[in-house]
Amino acid sequence: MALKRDISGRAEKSEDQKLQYYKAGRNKALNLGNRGPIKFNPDGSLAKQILDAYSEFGFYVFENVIQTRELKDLENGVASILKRLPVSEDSTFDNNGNPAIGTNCKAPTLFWSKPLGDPFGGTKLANGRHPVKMNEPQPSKNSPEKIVYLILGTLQFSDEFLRTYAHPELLKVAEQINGEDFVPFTDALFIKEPGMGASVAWHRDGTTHWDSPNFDERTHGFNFMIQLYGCTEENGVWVVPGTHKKRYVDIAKMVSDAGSERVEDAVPMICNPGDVVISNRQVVHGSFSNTSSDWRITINQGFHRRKSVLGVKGGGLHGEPAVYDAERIIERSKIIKLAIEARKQRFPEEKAFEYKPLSTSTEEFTWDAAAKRSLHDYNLLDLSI
Ligand SMILES: O=C(O)CCC(=O)C(=O)O
Repeated sequence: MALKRDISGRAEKSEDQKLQYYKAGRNKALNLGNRGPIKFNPDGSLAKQILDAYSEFGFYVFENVIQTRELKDLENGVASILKRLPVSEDSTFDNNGNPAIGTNCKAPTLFWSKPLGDPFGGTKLANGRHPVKMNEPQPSKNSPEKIVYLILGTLQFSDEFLRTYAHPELLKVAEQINGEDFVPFTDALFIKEPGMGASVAWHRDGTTHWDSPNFDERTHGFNFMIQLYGCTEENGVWVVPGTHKKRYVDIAKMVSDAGSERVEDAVPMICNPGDVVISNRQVVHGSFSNTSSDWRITINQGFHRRKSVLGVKGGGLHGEPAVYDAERIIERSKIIKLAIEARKQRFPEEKAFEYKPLSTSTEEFTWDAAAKRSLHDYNLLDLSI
């Protein structure tokens, strides 16, 4: 009996500490000064305050970027993807008996986890870049054995996602951060279902350039993280601000110094529906399993500087390992033009973004059924650094 009391007392203390950590992190996040609408100067450059804050913290919350109509489209896109997932990890059919998405792809596409699990933490997967396993709470008894919590190569599965990939303001930001010749990286969907969504253990994303003499704070690119329902301290991504500038960090030590997965100095991304975070891939980040009652759906779109990938041997984490030459880069970049064409059909009144590396191309880009078919396995060409 005494032992039982002792253990439940500790559990309460730990729950208390977690809530305090969440509250302090949220307050700190909301006061960092790295949130607001996308703002450009009259000459088209990104507002200095945004550039400065992005540089200081490694992430910036662009508020209210995706408007209601487009958000609704994205919600439909997500619902359609979820409906077409295989019923189990070893099935190739969805709930309606139709061929499921992702199961005939060569590229890595569907990532499974036990509910509230942490499939990468403390393993050698993904170059061992997630050194410490997160806490894995017990899911409720009626949970499925495994869930899909992450999907790559998403633009082939959703016209809605493809259209948002050509959001003109976001592409203008990409151009400002990575230069006119910016290139794609990869595209992902993180599904954090309440009571099920898996953890993503603390990590940094880059794999190739940490020792490079040319390393700088933008070397490994960034992700746009589009928030369908917003995100909170309980279900959102947490970031250790400033770590994107460091060549070396010891994540295992950060966790052991904290005495738990709640690493010091971290802050959560706090967003409303339609907000988009730009997050430096070099920043230490991670997310806890979603024990909250709120969904988090994040649509990631990653971009690189061309000079970070040209002539570089890619790590093979996303696409196939290869030395990325100009031909491969331009081939992978063509999806930006297709996305722009797809977007024009839905938002004809909008001023479309002009993607400079392909603006003089003689190739015709048309968004139609054949173009859609051509996207199958497009992410085999991901520029994975
Ligand atoms: O959305 C998440 O929970 C994790 C995101 C992440 O780790 C990434 O984009 O690299």
